[in-house]
Amino acid sequence: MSPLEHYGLDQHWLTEFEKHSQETTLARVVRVDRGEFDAVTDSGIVRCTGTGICTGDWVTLDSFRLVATLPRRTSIERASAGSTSDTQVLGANVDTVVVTVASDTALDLGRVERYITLAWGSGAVPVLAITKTDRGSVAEELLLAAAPGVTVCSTSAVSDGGIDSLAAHLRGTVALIGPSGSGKSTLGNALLGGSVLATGATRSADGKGRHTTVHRELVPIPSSSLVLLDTPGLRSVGVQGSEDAVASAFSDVEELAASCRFGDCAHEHEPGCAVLAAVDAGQLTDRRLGNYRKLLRENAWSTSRHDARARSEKLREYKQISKSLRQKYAVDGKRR
Ligand SMILES: Nc1nc2c(ncn2[C@@H]2O[C@H](COP(=O)(O)OP(=O)(O)OP(=O)(O)O)[C@@H](O)[C@H]2O)c(=O)[nH]1
Ligand SMILES: [Zn+2]
Repeated sequence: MSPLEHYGLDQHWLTEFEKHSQETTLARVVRVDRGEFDAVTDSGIVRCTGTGICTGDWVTLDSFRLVATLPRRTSIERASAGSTSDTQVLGANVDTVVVTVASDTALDLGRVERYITLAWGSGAVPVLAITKTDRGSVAEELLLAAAPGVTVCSTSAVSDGGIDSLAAHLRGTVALIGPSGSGKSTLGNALLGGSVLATGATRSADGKGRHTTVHRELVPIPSSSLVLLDTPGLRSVGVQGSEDAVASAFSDVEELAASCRFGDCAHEHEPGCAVLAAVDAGQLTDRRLGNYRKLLRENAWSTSRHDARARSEKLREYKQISKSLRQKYAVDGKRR
């Protein structure tokens, strides 16, 4: 296998690359620093310059410089905390998102639902991994109810339990997301089979080895077609931009809602509401319905915030254009 194939090269990217200049080199971003990044090419890992890319991106290079970023197939995006409407891309072109849930801490189903929404929103397929099962337990039924349609695997990196069956549910580029301390890196290392990553990147200038770690990096899993993307623990996970993601994460609620008497039922107090009936019947928890509403509201809010910024940018652009037009015609007017 060529280096790029170890990093997930498939026909899709070859086809995309054909649209670009043959003078450029196809590469995949494995690690991003400020203004610089490591990328794997068919001749190994090289240090490059360029911005606006994210770990997992497929790019074209010219002499260690970024030329173009190929359109992302998927991207894990979260709304950043605070007053800006910026989004942060945590990983690009991910196929499977593993959400880690530690069994040595209190189970927070609302947080699990939030991560699962983020995962569905990326376009990748989520898988839930219960970690540290040698230290405690999490009722799988609770997770299955909080994440309908998502595969749940129990794992322990210490006893090596469940790692193989988790691996069987993974495909392509795999990102690990979850709260800090939930065992992402440890699980990543278990999937890597304890392989030691000594020297990875070489500096383009002198070809000397640099020490690389697994963290925030794209690493191929030996003797598999999988590529691992470890992400740092997240303090906040804002969802945004995708009502569909909430709908996917709460497919049970959406399914119930289809039977509500009114098409625009808000499931608050409407007569004939199938969602509220399910809560009354004990089929849906108040907590889950509450979180569904909360994520929908949050999603709508950050989306409108994003739209507002887009509108004001458009307005600024328009003012700029009309100003330069006025200047142009003022000049032309004087010439006449
Ligand atoms: N007993 C036991 N401990 C584990 C297991 N997996 C992880 N741990 C421990 O849990 C702690 C956190 O694990 P990490 O893998 O660093 O967690 P993380 O999610 O990568 O954390 P961040 O890098 O902060 O996001 C460490 O002390 C690990 O040794 C496990 O399967 N069993
Ligand atoms: Zn309803």
